[in-house]
Amino acid sequence: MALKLIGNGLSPFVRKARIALAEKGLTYEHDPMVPFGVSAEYKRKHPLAKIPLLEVDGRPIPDSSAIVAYLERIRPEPPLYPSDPYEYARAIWFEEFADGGLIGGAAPFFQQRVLGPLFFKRDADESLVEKAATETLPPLFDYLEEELGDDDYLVGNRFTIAGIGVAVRGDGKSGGTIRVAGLVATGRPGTLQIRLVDPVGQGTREGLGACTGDSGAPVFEDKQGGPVIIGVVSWSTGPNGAAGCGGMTGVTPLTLYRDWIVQAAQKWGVGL
Ligand SMILES: N[C@@H](CCC(=O)N[C@@H](CS)C(=O)NCC(=O)O)C(=O)O
Repeated sequence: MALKLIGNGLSPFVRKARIALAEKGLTYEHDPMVPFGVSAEYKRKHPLAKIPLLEVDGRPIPDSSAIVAYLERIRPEPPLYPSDPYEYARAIWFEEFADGGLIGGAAPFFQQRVLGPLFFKRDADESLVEKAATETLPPLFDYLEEELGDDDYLVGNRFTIAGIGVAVRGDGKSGGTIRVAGLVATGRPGTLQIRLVDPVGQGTREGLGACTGDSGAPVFEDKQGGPVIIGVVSWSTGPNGAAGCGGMTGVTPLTLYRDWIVQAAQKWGVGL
């Protein structure tokens, strides 16, 4: 099945779809189209002329929420929505809260200070930014903080769509849960070491990746016949090589050691 995601990564909705694709470990083609002056052909696929749009073997799925819902069906693991009915409804609610509410408060910053000056040669209207910062956003953030309380996640006890972009990292309590992250290799992987990063932030900002306690975790490569174990996690960094997690994931490839492991096991008379 060929997946193609259309939409520039500057859009939070496109990033949402990319995070879901990365979490599910799905490979896809990416067309970083901007939604200005879109073609009639694109409008036939997405009558609202917005991004993102996912093409599945050429068939269009507009809207980030429809895209994530589709991905959840074709690749259920790791789940991005809880199975408990009430928690499921809460996750959908927080998704809508972000997509239909928070975005309205956050958009003026980007529209006025980035999009206007850079793309449309227009000065920022700081009154709109001020209004968003002092009137629109504070009650929305207050609500989120209240809902989160002292918990790590807004919904349930694992990483779900409701947590993407609003979860806080680095709490030991979140350890001990099997998680899968879809990462990409930086540059040309060597035989001594492979460095992996989140395909979205490329290791420059917090993203998916190994953390303390993940050493020894198997690393798979997506091959045509299915995933193949190619190495084990050996270290991790924070963004830009700083101490921490969610930046770079260091992997020791098994190619060099495989024969030695097999021969040593045979010599010692132990099974693998
Ligand atoms: N509900 C939609 C919102 C998509 C959306 O608003 N995308 C913006 C970019 S951040 C866009 O394409 N804007 C162009 C326009 O409104 O003409 C989704 O989740 O996909």
